Amino acid sequence: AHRSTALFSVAAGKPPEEDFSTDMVKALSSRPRCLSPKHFYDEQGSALFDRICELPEYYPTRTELALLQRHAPEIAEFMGPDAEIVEFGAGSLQKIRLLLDAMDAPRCYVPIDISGTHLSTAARALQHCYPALDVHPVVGDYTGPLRLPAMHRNSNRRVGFFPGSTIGNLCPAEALSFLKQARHILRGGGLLLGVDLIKDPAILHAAYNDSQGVTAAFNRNVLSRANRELDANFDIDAFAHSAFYNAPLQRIEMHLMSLRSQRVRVCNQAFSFAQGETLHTESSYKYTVDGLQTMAAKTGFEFGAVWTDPENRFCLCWLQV
Ligand code: AVI
Repeated sequence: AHRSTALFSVAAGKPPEEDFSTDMVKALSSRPRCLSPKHFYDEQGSALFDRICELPEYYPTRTELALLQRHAPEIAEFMGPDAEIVEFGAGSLQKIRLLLDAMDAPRCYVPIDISGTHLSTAARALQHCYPALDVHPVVGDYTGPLRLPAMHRNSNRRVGFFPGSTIGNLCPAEALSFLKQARHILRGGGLLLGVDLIKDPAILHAAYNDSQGVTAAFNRNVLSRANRELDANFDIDAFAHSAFYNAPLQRIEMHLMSLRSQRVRVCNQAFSFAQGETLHTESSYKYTVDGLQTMAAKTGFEFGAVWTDPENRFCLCWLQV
């Protein structure tokens, strides 16, 4: 039988394009200038992110995939039979395959992502490989209030999957409120969370300053996106990619730095940049296992299990609702 993988939209929140123009104008009007990293992910941005995941310097994806592969049978036990899986920030739907292959009769898979076109292409491909699975893609911003389709009729539990250290792109307060919300919508299950760990800053630095310049292109794409969608006139070459580890705040910061004093037009408004002034485009928080444990405890989750790689670069943990 042919299954439909039509996109379902979360009712809450504005459409992504409108959200982008509001946020960009707000970011450019305030000091310091700071934009949510969710706006990286238009179609081009999602494709650039997929390339980042393949870079030799960007260890998180590879490390997490190895952990998933190695511990899939144990993780599948935590997930339980007949589960409905909700994935937050699902991207290209590669990681979930490792879990699906280890699970006993997964019923339904609900990938949520902000990038609609990218998501529907990936969902169709996944559905093709798993014909018995009900794939139900949801386009939307899962950091806001979330409304999900009703739980699958043959499923008795809903579990979550939040890989890639995407939780690191939320500030600690947002991470807490996300976890609280997730705990509320997961039924009788838990959340498998993938988190990047604090480590030698040189390794972190290289991961966000790759030699091929893909991360720089990913960062600058948010300006190209503004030129495409917001009738903006950013001179992309007049902004440098800047990424560094802010040790006291335990986060990588990405900025776009104006190389000269300049004026730009965005949504029919003029903004000026001084030379050296930046637009802060992303923070990527790094955690310790202890820090995660403390955060989980504050949200009512119970720490079920932790898996890390031999070099302690990345961790997967099971949080029980
Ligand atoms: C999606 N997210 C977890 C990535 C990160 O590492 O914070 C996004 C990214 N930014 C630069 N490189 C990758």
